[in-house]
Amino acid sequence: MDFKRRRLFGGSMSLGALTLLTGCDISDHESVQKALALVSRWNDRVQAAIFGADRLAPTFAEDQAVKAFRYNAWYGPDRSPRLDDATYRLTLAGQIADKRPWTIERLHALPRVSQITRHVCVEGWSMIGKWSGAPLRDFLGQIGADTTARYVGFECADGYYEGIDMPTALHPQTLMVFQLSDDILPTRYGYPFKIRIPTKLGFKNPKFVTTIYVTNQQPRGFWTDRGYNWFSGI
Ligand SMILES: Nc1nc2c(c(=O)[nH]1)N[C@H]1C(S)=C(S)[C@@H](COP(=O)(O)O)O[C@H]1N2
Ligand SMILES: [Mo]
Repeated sequence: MDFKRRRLFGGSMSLGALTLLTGCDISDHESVQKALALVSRWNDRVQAAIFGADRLAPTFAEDQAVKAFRYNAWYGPDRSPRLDDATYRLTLAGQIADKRPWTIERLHALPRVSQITRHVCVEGWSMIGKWSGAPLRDFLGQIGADTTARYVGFECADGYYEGIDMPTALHPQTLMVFQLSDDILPTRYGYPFKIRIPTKLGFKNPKFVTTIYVTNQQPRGFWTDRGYNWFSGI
């Protein structure tokens, strides 16, 4: 992680600085909330502007990858949706030329690469894991996605939803992962696949993906709707 960037865009800011930045009267709770929302949107714009497709997240050695990876979602692992190979279809929508739905069998036949990277959760834990799958940019190419559009959005079987900007979708380390620790992705980790984005916080990595869509409208995010930054790069 880049320390200087952290300092610039990191969490703390005095109320005085906030007043200067936003020109708002921040003497009451509502104004503070509005001022913080403004700063948050400004943060998203600055982060998007400095994000480079050539800036790679750090990778690690095979023996640094944790096998018993930590589970996280807004509910317990026993309630994870179990998607059935026979009936599952990946739905494609929006600015995509070939919207034919994909079976798990077809998804599993996509050429895979492996990645050993750190997953960072906003709740204060991080873990190095090994994931394998298809680069999202290859898949977007194969389905004829309009990569001049601004965003790619995801919907999930558990009601979760996320979205990323096109540069992040086309980033070489952004993968549709079908394996964790060399095993088929277990149910609770997002079977049949999870979007693994090592340049983003954990919550921007949707599991149990059922729909991928391409759009010019910024997709909503489950945790962004609950107050976290939309861009959330690391
Ligand atoms: N569908 C779905 N995806 C999700 C979540 C979720 O609740 N539902 N939680 C997110 C959060 S906050 C984290 S930290 C990671 C956890 O992924 P893991 O269980 O593979 O460690 O999944 C992310 N993707
Ligand atoms: Mo998270």
